[in-house]
Amino acid sequence: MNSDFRFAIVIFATAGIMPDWAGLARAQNGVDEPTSRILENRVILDFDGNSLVSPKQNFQIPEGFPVKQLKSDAPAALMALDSDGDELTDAEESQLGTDSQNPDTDGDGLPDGWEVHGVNGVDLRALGASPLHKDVFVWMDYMERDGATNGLGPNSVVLAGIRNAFLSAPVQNPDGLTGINIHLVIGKKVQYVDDLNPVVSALAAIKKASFDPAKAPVFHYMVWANGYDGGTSSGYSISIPGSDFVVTLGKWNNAAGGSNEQKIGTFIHELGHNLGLRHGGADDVNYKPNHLSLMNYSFQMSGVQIGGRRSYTYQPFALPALDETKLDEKVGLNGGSKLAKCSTIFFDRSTGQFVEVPADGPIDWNRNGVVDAKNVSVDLNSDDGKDLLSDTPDQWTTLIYKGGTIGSKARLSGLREVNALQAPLAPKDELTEQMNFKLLNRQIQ
Ligand SMILES: [Ca+2]
Ligand SMILES: [Ca+2]
Ligand SMILES: [Ca+2]
Ligand SMILES: [Ca+2]
Ligand SMILES: [Zn+2]
Repeated sequence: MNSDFRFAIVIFATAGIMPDWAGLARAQNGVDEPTSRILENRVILDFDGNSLVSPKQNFQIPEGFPVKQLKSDAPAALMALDSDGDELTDAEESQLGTDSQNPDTDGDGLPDGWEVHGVNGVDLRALGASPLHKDVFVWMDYMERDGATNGLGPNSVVLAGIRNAFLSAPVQNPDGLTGINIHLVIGKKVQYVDDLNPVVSALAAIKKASFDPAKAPVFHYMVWANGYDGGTSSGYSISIPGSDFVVTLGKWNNAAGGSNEQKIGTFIHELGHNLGLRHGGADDVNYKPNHLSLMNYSFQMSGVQIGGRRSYTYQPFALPALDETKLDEKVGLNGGSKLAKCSTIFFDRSTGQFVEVPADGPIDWNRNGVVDAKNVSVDLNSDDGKDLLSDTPDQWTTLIYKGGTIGSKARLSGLREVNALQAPLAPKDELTEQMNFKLLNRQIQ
């Protein structure tokens, strides 16, 4: 499968057709996918076959270049001068254009030698990798259930949406091109279970039975599953950063499974935790209006409105802190021209609803209908406190590529299992369907 096509995501901004919704009690029972699509009325993913473009990079090795088999957990072979120990000699690196003083020229956690020669029988180059361009590999097992009419796993629109998000990433590469090539490999159908419970050991058991640990230094491992720990949490990353996660939308939409948009948003959110990202940027504070990212639950399912387009993305620029005890409505998010045609979402305690407003100018934080001249004090993210909502980074440039087993040279037998202790645990509860209905029901201005 060629993973490097770019698909168009066509987005229509049609504010104002949000239907009146009968409230949370009914919403808890779920809705079918068409209703959910109407509710989330501003995101339409469309596959336009004419807009395919060529892969962004196509790394070739020179004719006659000696390729060899590498093992990730074997000591480096004796060979001519290899200053950085990445299994390419200094002379070879000068021929290939890689850095002889840096074992991972493109910074994606995969050593130059692996990306040229392959490792543990995985031919990374044949899968589209380049030592001069960031690559992320994800091995996807999946469950099936008859009643899940939307499916538990991904379809082509979902795969295209995920690829597009990473291809479009504002990330620089040594080959001069932007973006991250994400390689999504569909693994095996695994035995269906209603509920992964408890999720860490249940996922560990599936991984141990289904996944070859020789692939663990290269691939993140995930399962498209039904649910976990008895709730409707949309997914779970075993650790932050890490190499293992699940997407669990099977109980959503009256047990039809997630919509395409929900699958795209949740996959990118959980993979984001694997890549070191948190709900508040660098911290775990959720629903921060100064965090325009799929890592913020406010945007996980609907995407973020950036530059007039709904995008499935991590925050592509930095934003300053917001002090909830003294908010200057005149400057809003105070992010400058990069916020043109962006919107943000925060909680309006007076109505008990989320509200979405333009982010490039003054913001009526206290919802009194005017832009106050004096500072105001408001709990914007509905966590019952008025705190400093810390500044948020350009997340694409802060990704941690070597989470969990990625790039590991440890013995393969030790990479067989999910190891939840290798890094701080992720928050245990993720975005639930009930909470998502509150977000769907937001007031859009
Ligand atoms: Ca080298
Ligand atoms: Ca190198
Ligand atoms: Ca690399
Ligand atoms: Ca690479
Ligand atoms: Zn999360």
